[in-house]
Amino acid sequence: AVGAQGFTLSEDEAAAMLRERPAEGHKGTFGRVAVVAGSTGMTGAACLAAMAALRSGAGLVTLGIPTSLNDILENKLTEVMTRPLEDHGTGCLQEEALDDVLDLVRDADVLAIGPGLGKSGAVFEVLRNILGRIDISIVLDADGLNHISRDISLLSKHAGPVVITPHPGEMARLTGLNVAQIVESPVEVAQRFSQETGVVVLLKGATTVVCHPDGRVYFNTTGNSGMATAGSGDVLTGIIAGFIAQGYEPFDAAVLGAFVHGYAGDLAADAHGQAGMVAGDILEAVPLALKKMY
Ligand code: NPW
Ligand code: AMP
Ligand code: MG
Repeated sequence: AVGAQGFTLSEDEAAAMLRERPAEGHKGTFGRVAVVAGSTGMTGAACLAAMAALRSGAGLVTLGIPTSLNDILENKLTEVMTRPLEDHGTGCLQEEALDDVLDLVRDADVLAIGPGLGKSGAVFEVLRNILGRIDISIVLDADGLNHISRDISLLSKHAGPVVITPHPGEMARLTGLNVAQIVESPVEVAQRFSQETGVVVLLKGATTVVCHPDGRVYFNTTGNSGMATAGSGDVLTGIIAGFIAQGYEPFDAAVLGAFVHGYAGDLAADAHGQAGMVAGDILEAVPLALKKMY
């Protein structure tokens, strides 16, 4: 539906965006996702993002994780493959992880990076070098965004498409505005940032705004305040990456991803109630949301 400032998807419109899954398809057909996420204390963010990529239909997902945490993640995850990244025993990526990450993304269709990575300066160095050296689509979230706030010109330097998924706190760091200014004028802020940097901006909130640098704006209204819970955004990151791996244009993947994420949140609230639902319930509901839409 068209509104004064942009589009909102109805369930039928969102369903019409879903791509057919070829009956002869194999794992490769549905795409390969690389996720770089997690550090000591935040392995959950990595699991949620990686599993969400699989739950949204991607064929293969590999999670790059600080080496010290690899055994824990191998234990927590079954379908997701893991790849240890250099951390010198710290539980947080070190600069020398760059080569490991480059190796990890070599045969990936999309890289989702940021959830739970932590604030160490070495992570910034890895990110800075990756954005200059690869050309696959990148979904950048959470601590990945916090690091990029130091130099947002890096966003424009990436040779491939970039989708960023800030919440208002992250958007504040990226723009230098305060949270109140962002919440007051989300469309203007997201649109300006998208046009200035050339990346797709998905600004999260009760109403999520998705902006394309060409001026297109979508609003997402699926979802509920039960989704204001730890790890909810990490699930969204994985969903968007999963869609990009399956061949959706990055902007469409963001718009559809926000819709499916909110729809799954609504199904999770039906099952568990808004108060007690957790991000894992949203993740679990993603396939049900897709099943209803297909
Ligand atoms: P306040 O103070 O709450 O009002 P951070 P994070 C503001 C990982 N996680 N509207 C907020 O405001 C993530 O992936 C790991 C307005 C505060 O100032 C990240 O890597 C988990 N303001 C890392 O933790 C589960 C809003 O932003 C600031 C807003 C840190 O991520 C949890 C907080 O932002 C988590 O996902 C809104 N809608 N939303 C795990 N299990 O491993 C946020 N703010 O400091 O970036 O903290 O979002 O928790
Ligand atoms: P994050 O802060 O990164 O964990 O992301 C939170 C996710 O939950 C975003 O996708 C938000 O759009 C969603 N969310 C948070 N609060 C609400 C709300 N009140 N209504 C709908 N969605 C919400
Ligand atoms: Mg988040």
